[in-house]
Amino acid sequence: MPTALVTGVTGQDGSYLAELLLGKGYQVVGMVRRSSTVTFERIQHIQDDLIIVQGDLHDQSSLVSILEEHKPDEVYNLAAQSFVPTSWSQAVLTGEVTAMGVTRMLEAIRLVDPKIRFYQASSSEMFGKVVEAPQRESTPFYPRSPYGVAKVYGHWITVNYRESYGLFSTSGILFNHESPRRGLEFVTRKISHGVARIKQGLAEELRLGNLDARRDWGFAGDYVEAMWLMLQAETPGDFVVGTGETHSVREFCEIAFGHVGLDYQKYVVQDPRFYRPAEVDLLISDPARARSMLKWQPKVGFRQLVEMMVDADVTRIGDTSRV
Ligand code: NAP
Ligand code: G4F
Repeated sequence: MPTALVTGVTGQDGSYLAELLLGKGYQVVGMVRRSSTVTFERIQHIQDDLIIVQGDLHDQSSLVSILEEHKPDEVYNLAAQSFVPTSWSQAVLTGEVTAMGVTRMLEAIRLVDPKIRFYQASSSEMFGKVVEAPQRESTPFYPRSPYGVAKVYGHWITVNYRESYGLFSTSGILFNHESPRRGLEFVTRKISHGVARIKQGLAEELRLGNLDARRDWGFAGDYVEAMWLMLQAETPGDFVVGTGETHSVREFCEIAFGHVGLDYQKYVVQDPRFYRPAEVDLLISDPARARSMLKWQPKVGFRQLVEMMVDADVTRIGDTSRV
């Protein structure tokens, strides 16, 4: 039975990845950071099947101890400060976790067992002010936020440990992926949750920022499969993962409100508070390499994703208001 360590197991992707790995017969070690309240909402349903260990990407010796004790074959480094706006208000912390945290884990692997296969959760935010469209593995980076800058560091240190020490360290450059488990502050979930609240009469408007930003949005459940496939490949590398389609925040609103019979124009209010100091206007992937080398392709389309998220929030809010 192979063993996998998943950092960020309490996050959106961590929960889907842990489910996938358990289904494949892995022993799954989930790293969580110490907190005064429990943050296990997304993994409650599989908690008993996981080995939960305490560790923090700030703390090198906790990473070394976990690797020594649990001897994983694969490490998926999903932990990060992942919310772009927070990276301006907490730029140093974002660099410590999202950038230096990667080096701490790679160093721990190099010292404890260099045969461990390593996955780094890189991001399409690295393309930022894009220099070509669509974006592929060879597209130069131009990050537009402290988060994007930190991810560029995490990407290159992953490449560097592959080239310097021969580690099996792979960088998955994933475009935006969403689900009913997405954090409430990200725009897709903010919209699906807002739609559900308005539909239930609990809110009258939804305040958003830039409606013209375009993203390549896919379903998180599909993307964790690509992560696993990357670590089963013969050689490590860099892989762009996305749908190859792009849609605006406005289109997302149109479908989400339309799905419950509402017109978004009557409810969405543009609020300068949600504009960013520097915006990423357009992201669209060219996932040809993942398609040909990993035989990966997404199963859930854009409209299906939007409707799945709205339906989940309508049900959730309906259940809460009946209690
Ligand atoms: P998420 O829901 O925000 O989850 C982040 C996880 O990191 C949480 O489990 C969080 O723990 C943990 N964490 C934060 N700081 C930590 C620290 N210092 N030490 C240990 N754990 C820490 O993010 P996600 O959407 O699942 O994304 C997973 C990864 O993929 C992230 O690295 C993200 O940057 C990257 N990524 C995401 C997307 C996307 O569209 N979702 C696209 C490209 C790349 P708590 O629960 O305790 O907060
Ligand atoms: O949902 P978002 O906050 O995601 P963003 O910034 O694209 O980052 C996400 O995807 C990255 C991959 O490209 C990940 F690496 C990262 O960890 C994260 O998961 O914002 C999407 C777009 C932005 O252009 C933003 O300006 O939506 C626009 N937007 C408009 N109104 C808003 C809002 N974003 C948020 N969060 N809230 C708004 O009210």
